[in-house]
Amino acid sequence: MKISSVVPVLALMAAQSVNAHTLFSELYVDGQAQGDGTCVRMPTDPNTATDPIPSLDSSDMACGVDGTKGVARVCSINSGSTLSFEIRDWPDNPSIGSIDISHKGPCAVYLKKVDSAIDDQGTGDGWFKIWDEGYDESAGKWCTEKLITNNGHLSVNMPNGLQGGYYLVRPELLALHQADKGDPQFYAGCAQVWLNSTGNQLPQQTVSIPGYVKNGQPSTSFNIYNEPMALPYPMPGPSVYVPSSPSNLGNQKMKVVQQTQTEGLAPSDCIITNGNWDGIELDKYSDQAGCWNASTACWAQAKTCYDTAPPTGNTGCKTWEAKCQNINDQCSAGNYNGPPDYMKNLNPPVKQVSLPSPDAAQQGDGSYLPATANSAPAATTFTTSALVAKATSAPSNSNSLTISTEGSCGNGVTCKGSSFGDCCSSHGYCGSSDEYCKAGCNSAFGTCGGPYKREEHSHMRVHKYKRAVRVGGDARMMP
Ligand SMILES: *[C@@H]1O[C@H](CO)[C@@H](O)[C@H](O)[C@H]1NC(C)=O
Ligand SMILES: *[C@@H]1O[C@H](CO)[C@@H](O)[C@H](O)[C@H]1NC(C)=O
Ligand SMILES: [Cu+2]
Repeated sequence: MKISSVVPVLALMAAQSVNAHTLFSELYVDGQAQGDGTCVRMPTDPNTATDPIPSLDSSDMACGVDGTKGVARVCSINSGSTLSFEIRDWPDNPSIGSIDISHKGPCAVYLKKVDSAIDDQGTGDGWFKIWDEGYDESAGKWCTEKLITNNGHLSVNMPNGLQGGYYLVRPELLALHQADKGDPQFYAGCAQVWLNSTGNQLPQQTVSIPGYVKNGQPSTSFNIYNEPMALPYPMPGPSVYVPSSPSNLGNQKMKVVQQTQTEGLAPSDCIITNGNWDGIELDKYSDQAGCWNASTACWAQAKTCYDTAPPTGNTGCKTWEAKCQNINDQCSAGNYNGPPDYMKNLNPPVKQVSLPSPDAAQQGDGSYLPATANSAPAATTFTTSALVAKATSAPSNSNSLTISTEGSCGNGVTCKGSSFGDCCSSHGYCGSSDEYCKAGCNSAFGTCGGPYKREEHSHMRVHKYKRAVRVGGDARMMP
C-alpha cells in the first residue's frame, strides 16, 4: 500500500488549497448587512467550506455541503426587497476577494417556498429561478468576472407579488474552467428568509435540486477556451420566473397569506450575534453568589458560540468572551451588582458597503458598479484594493522576495519558482495561464507573458485532487 506516501501529499494539498474557492457568506437586505453567516446555511468544516459541490447529483446541490440542516435565524425581507449576496474567497476575511479569476461562468438566484425556513431540508422539488446571467457578450464578461469587479456582491430584487411566507434563497455560481473536461464546479448556499408580502403568486412549474442540471449538458460541458466561444452560452436550469402583474391574476387561486414571522427571530434580549448564535443578556444580580452564577452562565454561552461558529469566524464570540471576563473581574473585585452594561448592544457598527444595483444586474447589461479602479465608490468597504496595493508595491530590495507557498503573491512574496505558476495576477494570486500572465500581471512578483500552459494550473489540480478525495468519501484522511 502507498498510504504512507499519500498522506503527506494530502496534507500539503490541504494546506495550500484552503483559499482556493469560494462561499456565499453574508446576506444584505436592502443594503443592510445581516451579519457574517447570519441566516445562511454553511458547511461546518471551515477547511473545506469553500470547495465546489462534490457532485451534481448530491443533496449538497440544494444548499451546499451540510446545507440540509437549517440554522437558527431567519431574516425578514419585504416584497420587492433588494437582496445582495456576498461571496468570499476566505469566509472569515471579506477583504481578500471573492473568487479566483480562472473560475469563469454563470450565476443564478433560486427561491423555494417552504413551510419552515429552518426545518426544510432544501432538497427536492419546489425551486424556481428569479435571476440569472451567463456570458455578457457586449461586455465580454462572464457573470463571475462581474462578481469579482463588484467585490464579491450579487444583487437581485425579490419579485413583487410573490406569496408571503418562508423561503430558501439560493445564489448559485458555476465555474466552467474544467467543464470541458467533465468537471463543472457548482457553488451554492442558502439564506433563510421570511417574505412579508400580501401577494399570492407562485410559479406553476418548479424544478428539483438536485436533478435540474446534469453533467454533459451544453451548459455544464461548455468550453470557455474555444476561440471563438460557441455563443450564446446556454444557461443551466429553468428560465427565470416573473410573476404576472396584479391585473392579470385571473384564475390564480388565493392562498393563505402568512402575516407574521414566528420562527428564526433574534430574541429581544439578544445583545450580540455571531453567525446564527445569539448572546442573551444575563439575569440581573446583586450578591456574590449571583455574580458568580452570572459568570458561569456567561462562559457557558461563550462555549456554545465558539462551538457553533460558522466558517465566517467567531468575532462575536470574542466580544462576548470579553463581557464574561469583565463579569469575572467585577466579581473578584467585590462589585456584585450587575451585569455591567446591562442590555448594551455589543454588535459592531453596521458596515457601509457599496453594493451593485439589482436592476442593472437583473438586466444583465453589465453596467453595474465600477469597472475601473478610478471610479471605485468611496463607500466601498470590501475591495480587493488591499491585495492590489500589496501586489503593486515593489519591494525595496528584490533579493528579499520569498517564494509563494500559499498561492498568493505581493508584499515580498513572488510566484517565480512556486508550485502554483510563475505569474502574479492583478488580484495577487500565482498561476501560469493567461489570466495570471497577461493583462494585469505583476512583474514585480513573478514573470509575465509567456505561453499559455493550462495543464500547469495548479489551482485546478488542487481542485481535482480534493474533489477526488471528497467524492471518494474519505475526506477524513486529511489531517
Ligand atoms: C410588512 O409590510 C407592510 C406593508 O408593506 C408594512 O407596513 C409592515 O410593517 C411590514 N411588516 C414587517 C414585519 O416588516
Ligand atoms: C446560583 O445558581 C444555582 C444553581 O443554578 C441556584 O440554585 C442558585 O439559586 C443561584 N443563586 C443565585 C443567587 O442566583
Ligand atoms: Cu476554486
